[in-house]
Amino acid sequence: MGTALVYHEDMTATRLLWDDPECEIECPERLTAALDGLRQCGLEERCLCLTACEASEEELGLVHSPEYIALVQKTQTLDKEELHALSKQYDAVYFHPDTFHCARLAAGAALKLVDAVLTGAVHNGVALVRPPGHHSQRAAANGFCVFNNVAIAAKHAKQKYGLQRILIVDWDVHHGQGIQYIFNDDPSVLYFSWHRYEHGRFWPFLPESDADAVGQGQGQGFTVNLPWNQIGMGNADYLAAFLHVLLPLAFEFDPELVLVSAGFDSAIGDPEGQMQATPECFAHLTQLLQVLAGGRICAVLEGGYHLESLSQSVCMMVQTLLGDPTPPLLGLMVPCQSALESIQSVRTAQTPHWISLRQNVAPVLSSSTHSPEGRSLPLLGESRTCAIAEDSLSPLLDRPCLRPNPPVCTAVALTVPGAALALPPGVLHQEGSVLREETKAWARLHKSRFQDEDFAALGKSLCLLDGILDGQVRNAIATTTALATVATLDVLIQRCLAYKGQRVLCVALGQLDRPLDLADDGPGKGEQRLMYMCTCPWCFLLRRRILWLNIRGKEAATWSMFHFSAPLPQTTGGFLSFILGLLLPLAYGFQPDVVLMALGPAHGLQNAQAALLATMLRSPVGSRILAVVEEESILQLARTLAQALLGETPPSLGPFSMASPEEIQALMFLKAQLEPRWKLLQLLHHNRDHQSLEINRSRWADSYLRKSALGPQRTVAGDLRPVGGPGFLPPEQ
Ligand code: Q9C
Ligand code: ZN
Repeated sequence: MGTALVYHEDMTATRLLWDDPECEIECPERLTAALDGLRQCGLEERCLCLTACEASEEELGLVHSPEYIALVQKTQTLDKEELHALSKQYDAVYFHPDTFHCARLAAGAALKLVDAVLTGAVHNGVALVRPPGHHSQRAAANGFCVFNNVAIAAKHAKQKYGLQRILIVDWDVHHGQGIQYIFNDDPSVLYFSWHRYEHGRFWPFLPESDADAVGQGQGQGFTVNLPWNQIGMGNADYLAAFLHVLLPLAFEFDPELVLVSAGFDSAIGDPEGQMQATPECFAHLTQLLQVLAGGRICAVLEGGYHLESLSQSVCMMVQTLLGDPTPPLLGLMVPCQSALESIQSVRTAQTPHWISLRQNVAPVLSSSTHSPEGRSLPLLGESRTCAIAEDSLSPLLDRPCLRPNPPVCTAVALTVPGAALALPPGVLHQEGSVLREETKAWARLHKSRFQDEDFAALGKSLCLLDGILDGQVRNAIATTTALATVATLDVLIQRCLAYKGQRVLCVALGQLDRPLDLADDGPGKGEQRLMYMCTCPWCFLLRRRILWLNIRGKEAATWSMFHFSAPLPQTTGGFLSFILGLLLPLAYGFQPDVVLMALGPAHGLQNAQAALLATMLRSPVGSRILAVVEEESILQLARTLAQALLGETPPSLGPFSMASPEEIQALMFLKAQLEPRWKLLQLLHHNRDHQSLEINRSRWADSYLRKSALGPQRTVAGDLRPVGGPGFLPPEQ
């Protein structure tokens, strides 16, 4: 089981034979650049390489009329003038004597990919094809597209495998109107497309590309259009679209197969799209889709005309399909005003058709659960300046494709006898430990919480954490006793902070009182005051390196923008909203270096929930998760957690049920409280924010280019410089 790469070099044969500035960008080098990129990154050899075969006439006939197929077939024998004349009958199309052969290979490649995935030969895969397909219609070529590769593949999956729900995600920067027309009244195919629209002033200039086109008849609600009305959309805008539009609907739809119309003209540098999403963004989009349909993803190339950007983006997608961790997403995670308006317009248009969108009601501020001090903290990016002029994309193009992939995927150190028996293969059993004296030094602030026998477990947890921070281990599972869970968390946090000042996202489930003085509510007491509770400006900033979320009880509460608690939703709708609408926007905004996921006493998490939580937390943190589980529940959870951390698709949460009023109220409360600092939470726009958001945005590309030129070291706007000093020592030694 792995990733298929479907290709045939004949697809480089078709090319433009006359002068046409509009069509010349669709060139053979697109395929060779993408393939060379995969080879140079060592990705091709990790895939199951399949050679495409031509689709049959019958297969083309799943979508296209016999007359149109015959017409394209006839182009094989036309001369250049005749080809040119025929091409002019369509919008942005060129024919070549090899077009029929190539277009049949392109459709055939998509079919071969779907067969490989649906027969179980591979988990997922990608087809690198030319010509692209998503503009092509039943009886018309359009926008470089001749046969509609993805639509044919979807019909094939329905017909040959009896699939009843297929999701098509079209992240190409153009509207795949061809796919929309073909499935317009078909509720078995959910078609999502975002596209450069500019209020209808961008090609293909169609009113039916707007958000209010939702499908017809039985198909109402199964066409989802997200029109971008400005150029320059970037990582934060794309993520917001996935978290607030696509993924809620996709979970509710529960597809059996995901087809991606994978155009990369939506990436930075592309002359058609003029957008700013970096190649890494496509790793994240891919990983977010992997939670759907049991991971059965078939990506078929559409557009993408900046050769280097195309090649890197394809690498990012394939690397993620292969299961490698996602690279960090740089830049401010602040969606722009226009993106928020577009997202709002599609949510409004789709609300009648999707329960998950009806879970959002106006926020209700309840005085009993709300503490005011959190609201005065500085806004993200407020004091930001960036003097680097935007010149070229060269820093983007120089960077290597891959992030270092830790040699060990998932390591465990389980103190409970028998817990290891249930683990899936591929897990490393960690025997190492931090030395006892060092462990005790780190734990000395918590003497009362640690029994003597707890130090062994703590030493192992610290060793696993070191493995993650050192890049030796992707993620890990450790155990603690119930009493020692909070203290263990606190020691782990301190060690992360001491290690090059890492940012830590702590998700603590169950009866876990917050560690000693983590709250921003004043200095601690004498000896017990931790380094990061000091009130000097330096330590004030350092505190911004911990984002602490407690999931427990019935009430939502915020103590600061970095410390709050939420109840555990019991409905599937509430749980998904919690993850997509709250947790992931926060995690992506915070950009943690490591996630500590603690399951303490009475955490209440069911296996499927634990799996989804761990799986989805992987994306924003490049899989660097240390799960700390109290001994009582490790027997039940070890296998589930290990599978999720290894990258297996989580089991279904069960049938979709709408969030309860209490769950909705808690979520709305938290989002309203936290929104001033965490802009990815934002759904409705507020006029007062308009100006600062637009300023941040114009600086965004500059900051991206500057950081990529400087290498991987990064800072987050409004946060602090990397912490220098001795590192890796217990505090106050
Ligand atoms: N400057 C694909 O990406 N030309 N087709 C638009 C606007 C047609 C794009 C002109 C672009 C077709 C698959
Ligand atoms: Zn395109």
